[in-house]
Amino acid sequence: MSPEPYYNSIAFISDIHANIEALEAVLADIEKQKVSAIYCLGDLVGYGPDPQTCLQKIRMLQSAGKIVRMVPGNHDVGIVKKNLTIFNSVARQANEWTIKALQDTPQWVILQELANEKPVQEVGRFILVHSTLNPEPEKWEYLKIKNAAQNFVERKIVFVGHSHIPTLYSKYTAGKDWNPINLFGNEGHYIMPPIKPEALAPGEASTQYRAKLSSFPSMIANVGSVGQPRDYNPCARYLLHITVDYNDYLEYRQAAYDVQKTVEKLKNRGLDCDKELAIRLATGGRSTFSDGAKPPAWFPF
Ligand SMILES: [Mn+2]
Repeated sequence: MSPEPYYNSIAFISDIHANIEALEAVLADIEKQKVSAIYCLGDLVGYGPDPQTCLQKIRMLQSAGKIVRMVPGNHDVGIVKKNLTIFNSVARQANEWTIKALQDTPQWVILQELANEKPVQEVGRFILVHSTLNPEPEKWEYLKIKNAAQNFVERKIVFVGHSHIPTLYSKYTAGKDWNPINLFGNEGHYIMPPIKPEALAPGEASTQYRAKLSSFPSMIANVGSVGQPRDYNPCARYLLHITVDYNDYLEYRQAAYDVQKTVEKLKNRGLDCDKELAIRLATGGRSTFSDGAKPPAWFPF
């Protein structure tokens, strides 16, 4: 008699950026994946038009025991401290609006509590941090090939967000037998391949990439962004850690959502930055339509 297989999966979500349509699409897909817990890597708000509903949703998931870990992001902290000097003009303008929209609401307290969570959290062999393991968290460095080496921790997987680009980093480069994933270039990193945006209809989701892990991987995984993807794939993104019997996998998921609906909300908000933010959502991270993408027929600006 063969025993029933053991199965467990954990979802990692990050950079929601007040995009409730994207968040709901990801949560609907997570619901289907038999996830035992959700870990959130920060930047719940900033940029997007729905900070209150996103914070309410997150708090509900915490109260229900579904989101079990949270680390703060630079937008969460900057908004709570009302210190927007680190942001570029687009982010600053949207975040000034976010402060005004939130500060007299019950959701402001939720954001304050998140901003005061520990910025680096360790759970078993997982480490969660929004940007990098730089001991000065307020620097909010971007994890790139050049500083990846300082962010590997032996036999741990470091999960990050912040750049909004789903990327896996391996400590070992191609050609070494140890590397079980065998897809990394000489610099030891791998950015998820983009898909055609029309490949999925709103409400649909799919696996973007699945990697089998060795027993004790030393890896860094950028989980990608739920609410403002920047690798030219407009789908909302997140990452699953899956255990099946003795094997572990990392699976990148992409969930299509009604981008038009979010973009219409930006149009109605009417800030100077909203056209650029709308182009980012429609293209998966471009700042203008001039560099290789056309506005969709519905684009309202
Ligand atoms: Mn972010």
